[in-house]
Amino acid sequence: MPYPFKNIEPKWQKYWDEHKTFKTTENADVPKEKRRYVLDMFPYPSGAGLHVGHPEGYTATDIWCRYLRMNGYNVLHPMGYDAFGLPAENYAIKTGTHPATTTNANIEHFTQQIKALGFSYDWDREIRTCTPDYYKWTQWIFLQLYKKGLAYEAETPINWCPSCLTGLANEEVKEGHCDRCGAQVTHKTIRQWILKITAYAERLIEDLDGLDWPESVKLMQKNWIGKSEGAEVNFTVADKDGKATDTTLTVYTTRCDTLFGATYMVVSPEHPMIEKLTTPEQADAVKAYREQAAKKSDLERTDLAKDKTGVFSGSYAINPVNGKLIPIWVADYVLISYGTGAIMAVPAHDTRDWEFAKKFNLPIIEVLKSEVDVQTQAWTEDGIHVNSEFLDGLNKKDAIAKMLEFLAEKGIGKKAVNYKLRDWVFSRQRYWGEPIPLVHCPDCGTVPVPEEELPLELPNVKTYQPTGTGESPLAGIDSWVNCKCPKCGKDAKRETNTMPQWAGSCWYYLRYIDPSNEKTFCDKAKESYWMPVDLYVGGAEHAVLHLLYARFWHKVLYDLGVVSTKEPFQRLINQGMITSFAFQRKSKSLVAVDAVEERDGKYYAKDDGEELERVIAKMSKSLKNVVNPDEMIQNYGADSVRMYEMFMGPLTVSKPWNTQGLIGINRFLDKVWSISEKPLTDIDITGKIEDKALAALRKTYAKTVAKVTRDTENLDFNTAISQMMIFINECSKFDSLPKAMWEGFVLMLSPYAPHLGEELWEKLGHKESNAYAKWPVFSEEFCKEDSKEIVVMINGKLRDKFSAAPGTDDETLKKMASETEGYKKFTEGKTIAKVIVVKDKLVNIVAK
Ligand code: ANZ
Ligand code: ZN
Repeated sequence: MPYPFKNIEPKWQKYWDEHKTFKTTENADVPKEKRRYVLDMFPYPSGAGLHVGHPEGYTATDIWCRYLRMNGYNVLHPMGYDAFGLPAENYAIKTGTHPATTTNANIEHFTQQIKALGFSYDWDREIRTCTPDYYKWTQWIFLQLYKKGLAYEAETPINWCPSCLTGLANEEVKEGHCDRCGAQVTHKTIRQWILKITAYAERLIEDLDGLDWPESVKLMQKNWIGKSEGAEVNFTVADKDGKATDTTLTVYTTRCDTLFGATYMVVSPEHPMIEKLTTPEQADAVKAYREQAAKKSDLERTDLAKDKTGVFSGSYAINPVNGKLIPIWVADYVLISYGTGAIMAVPAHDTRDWEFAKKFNLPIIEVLKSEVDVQTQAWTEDGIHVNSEFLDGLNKKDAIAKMLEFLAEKGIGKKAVNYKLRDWVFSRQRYWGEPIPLVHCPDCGTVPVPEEELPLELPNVKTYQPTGTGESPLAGIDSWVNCKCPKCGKDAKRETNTMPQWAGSCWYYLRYIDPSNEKTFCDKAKESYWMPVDLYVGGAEHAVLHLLYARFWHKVLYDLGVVSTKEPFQRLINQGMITSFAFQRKSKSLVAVDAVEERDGKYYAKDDGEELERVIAKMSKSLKNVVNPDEMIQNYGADSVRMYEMFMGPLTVSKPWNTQGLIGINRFLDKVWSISEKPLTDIDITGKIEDKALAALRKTYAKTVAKVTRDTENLDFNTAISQMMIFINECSKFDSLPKAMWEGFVLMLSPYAPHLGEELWEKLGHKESNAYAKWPVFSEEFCKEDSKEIVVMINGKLRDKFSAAPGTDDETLKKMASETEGYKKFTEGKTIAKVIVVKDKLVNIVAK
């Protein structure tokens, strides 16, 4: 009998809404260990609506929250929208529609879709990052960063997307291309607001240790921050006669042990000392080279595969360990943004240096015993030092230590640490973002907008087109730009850059705690009531960007004393990607689903009839294999969609969508519904049960309670569902069921299929929602097997059976087997050659 999801689902959604079933308060009677903050990564409300990937994580956290509530926890489980962003602005450029209009319409659609899935959010806490009462506090946090000296202005070459006409953060550049539109990223030097995330580099690494996060994510963050431990070494620059001058050139090296092998030096084309180092004879060549290098991206410059280029500066430096003169070159494989922007080159033991040395005929000196000939390739592994005087005979580690001592003694070098992490380019030359609350005064310089004047609201503009000059569309609104200096009252101008989309999501989890507070971004008592977030679930694509930025802001707030924890998200889980099927040609190219026909279980391309292979692929518009969650909810119900997504496999693995599986779950729920029509008995399920079948059902029930509890606790939802299926299959064999058992099952089902769960609960005669009903417990005693059936095999044939207590030891089982009739009959007159026992299952006898 199909279960009436079309009636049930809206009914309970309305009930939850009207009764505010999931409203959460800071109840002081609940001790800290009984509070949980469970957070979903909030969606960007794109025009495409909800994707089936959204309900995956959202269902997982929802089951967890519902389970926690039934176990007496006070649970904070909010939802909101990451609502500033480029798509709405790009749409505005095309159509003239205000981004707020588009965004609000999208949010309405998202909300309706999310509500249709029956998630237990406290909707009173909903936030939208684009509303002034929210971004007021984003601006406030920015001002705190500014006042702490963590926001600074600089004319820097930034990554510039020539198509989006905006600056990009390093994190938004993927392999030299804009992460949003795919255009090749170039450089542009403009005035920027930059956040000093590098000041937190060390803590951002260190504090990862205390977090319950996937190791892979921690590693990605560590690699992104890229801590490098080495030394700075000063080289004295020589005059044209080879005599020491007062000028020193400092390099950063992780291999100061190779100093005896340094045969030349390289400075980056942007190095501030270049003019000083360049001799008149080399001036033209150096100038031309620098102009050429300026046109290349960092990626092109550091690409190992690219041919090395460079030019001699005309100067020499003195290698401090042996007094030898080594030439100073200018080359773009050395970046100005890392270390000191200058290196000592050791071609024998560094691949890039080796390639450069070969190309420009520079000497290669081996200083670590190599297993290759360093004239034909660099040796970059460890080894015993040679040609290195006081380092000879030492390995790399010991030689580094010794060299550091030597450099310190001579006062020409010291330990140094560098990070790959760059400061965060925080300004965007776009309209649809938080205005940066600063004023430029000709007399006072940069002046913050007074906090009591926040929010500094976005004005209406006529055109959303970026100016392309590096200024935002806000720059065109004179009435907004022109203002009075908050300090001296003279005419001044507003900052016209806006914040990047990451800003709002850096702290939204704090605003959920106190969403309508007008006095502060989040009340301190409430903050310490809930923080840190106990579980944060979302896609792996945020492993670096969002999670690093949010941790950075959180640490700044911690240092300001306004939040109580060092880290925002204690436990993190990345949900696996939900993939789909696609079809592949021999040439490996993919064919869209609608260009394929199926015959006898095989797949063929409609156009040329080539046989295709069915493969797993990402969902994409072009492959026409995107699953629409609305359609699925419409056809099979929200409970089926929720449960199917949990049944597909473990939460963290990637898994392909298969509607057949969803139909299977829908049938399972039908079965549950039809069982709920059976009469219920008031048999005491904790007492003695004579009926053998019923006793067996009780055992299955006991196992189900134990397994569903354990698996739900561990977020192993797929196996919990399997166990519920086993139980339901057993139940279907009975004409009536003990009420106590059925109630227990309904409660366990409820976090997974909450609409059906509530309906069945009501059917059981309860007047209130089961959201806070007590999670079932059942004595594990009843799980115990009374006896196992042991099979007696003789020469490969089944000859008898007997019963034994579970776990009976091998010797006893052998003895018991030998006492059976079958054994006696079939081994008579034979010798026992071998006996093999499989515990709880069989005794296998070889008789000759
Ligand atoms: C000498 C040397 C010998 C080096 C050797 C390596 C191997 P990580 O580990 O990534 O920090 N380097 C330093 N500054 C640079 C810059 N601005 N642009 C390009 N390369 C730079 O790498 C540190 C090493 O990268 C440094 O150690 C330096 O080369 C180079 F057998 O110094 B090494
Ligand atoms: Zn002023």
